[in-house]
Amino acid sequence: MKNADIARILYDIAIYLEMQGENVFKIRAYEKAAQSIEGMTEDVGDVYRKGGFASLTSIPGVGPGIAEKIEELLETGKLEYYEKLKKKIPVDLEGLRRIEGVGPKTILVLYKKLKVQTIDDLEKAARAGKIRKLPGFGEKTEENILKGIEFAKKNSGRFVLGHVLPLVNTIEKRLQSLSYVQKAIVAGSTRRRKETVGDIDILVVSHEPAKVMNYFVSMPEVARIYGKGETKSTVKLSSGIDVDIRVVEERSFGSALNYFTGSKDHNIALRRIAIAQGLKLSEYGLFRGTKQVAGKTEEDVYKTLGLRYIEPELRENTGELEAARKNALPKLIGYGDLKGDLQVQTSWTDGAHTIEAMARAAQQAGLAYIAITDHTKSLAMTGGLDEAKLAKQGKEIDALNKRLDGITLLKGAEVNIMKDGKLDIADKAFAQLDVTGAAAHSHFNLSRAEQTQRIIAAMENEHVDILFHPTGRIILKREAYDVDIEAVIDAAKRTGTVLEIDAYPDRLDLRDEHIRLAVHEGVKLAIDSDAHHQAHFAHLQLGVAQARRGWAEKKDIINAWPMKQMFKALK
Ligand code: DGT
Ligand code: CA
Ligand code: CA
Ligand code: ZN
Repeated sequence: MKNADIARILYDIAIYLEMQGENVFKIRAYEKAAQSIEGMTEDVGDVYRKGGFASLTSIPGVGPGIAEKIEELLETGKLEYYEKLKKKIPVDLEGLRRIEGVGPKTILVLYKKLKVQTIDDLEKAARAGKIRKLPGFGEKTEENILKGIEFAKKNSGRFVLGHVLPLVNTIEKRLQSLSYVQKAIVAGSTRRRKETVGDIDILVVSHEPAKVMNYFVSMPEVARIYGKGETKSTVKLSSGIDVDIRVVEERSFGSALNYFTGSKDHNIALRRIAIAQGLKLSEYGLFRGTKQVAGKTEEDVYKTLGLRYIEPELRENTGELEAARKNALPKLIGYGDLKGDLQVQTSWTDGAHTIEAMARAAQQAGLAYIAITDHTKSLAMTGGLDEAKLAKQGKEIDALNKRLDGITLLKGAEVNIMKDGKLDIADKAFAQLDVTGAAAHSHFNLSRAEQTQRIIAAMENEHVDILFHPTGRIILKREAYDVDIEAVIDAAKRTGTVLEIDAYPDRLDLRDEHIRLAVHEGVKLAIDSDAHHQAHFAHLQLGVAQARRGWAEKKDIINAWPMKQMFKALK
């Protein structure tokens, strides 16, 4: 049993417990354990085989009770407790959870009153007008549920980049290590670091394509082989995603990589540029008549067409070709450029580790400073901090800063924005904070005007340095709340508020086009991990990718700067 499977079962248990109205601490315990196991790099099974039961309880967030359940899962592949919960409420949790606005309590009511078990049942019930008749539901809820179903359907078959990337990187490395493979690289939307990917496209250079095909279709992750050819194969992995592989000639590698990286719109525009110069561009090369004039590398394709090299993240045909022609491409922020992280949660609230443990992980990830930004009191579910606890945490941070070398901890908070735009902690509490982020975590259904006004009111607060996850979207799950993002960007400029690019895999909030708008307006941005676990500092790379897709440079990203300089960008 893999870490991800164990984590999913623990998350499911938390949901069943919430349905049954169990107390929040018990629910949170399962969620924390799930999160912790999800973030582990070692296999929990290995940990257990080496260190036994005691080693399970030493996993952060895993107490003896949950350790027993993990042990049962590892020993028997099943968990009696979980099976009982499932039998009691036999619904397709995985599916129903994906529908925005359908939480545990709703799932329970819908099952009890309408026998809803699947998304199909849910859609039928909503279309038949049955949901509006339930006490506490109403027409609006029914409408929202239908919207949620539509959103889920529209996005079905796509995967969150950050969820597939670790496996993709593993497969890429594995192929590269084969003696009969000269080159192996992942192309397509993955290489462009698009926030979601439909399928994975891999290009290989090899003199023994048959061996590559054999190797590829027999990888342990392959669940199904759609097709296996001499130089081309397609499979489905057990995680549900499809992977295409192609072996190409060395002399065509650049043009093939260019073609299969896309985007399709970029390719079409690039081909037009070639035609205008009397050339022909295809996946096989750049040709004048029958003579190949470029195509071994991507660089020589662009160069021969009179263009600067265009980074994959920019290839969406949104002005990058013209900029490449005029030598006006942005000098994109680099993957190694971040020096700090301004949103980190700890075990003071809903994070898995202590402040010190998070500090050490951040240092390992190459950072020089991090802000500890636990939630504040109105987010009761997370055990949000009140003014007194914030002050106490501040003392711990002072003490740690004296002790720790090579990393500086900043005092911060992720302050909750109330319905009217006010913050949930008293003004005097801000005096001790180095950096304050504000974020909305509820009231997502306000009208556009009200939502915009509310967010801007928070930005106008002199204490708010950064607007965290500015639009609240959860990729493939929840649309952004309805907010006038242009007005928010204007307000950021006027008030000197920094906008966050939250790098959490399913947030990536701001999104690329809004980053580009903010950059254009001269608004400053911060790329934060929103880490709740030591492993989450790795997410920063996804944030950098998103920033690059938004044409951001180092000068736009305040935590790519040394700490002193970063401070000057705060209010
Ligand atoms: P995805 O998989 O939906 O996330 O997006 P991509 O961009 O990976 O698209 P995919 O897998 O269908 O194809 C990979 C690349 O191949 C795509 O980015 C550009 C290229 N390509 C595919 N179909 C066409 C086409 O009809 N015309 C041109 N010019 N290029 C294409
Ligand atoms: Ca693809
Ligand atoms: Ca494909
Ligand atoms: Zn938050």
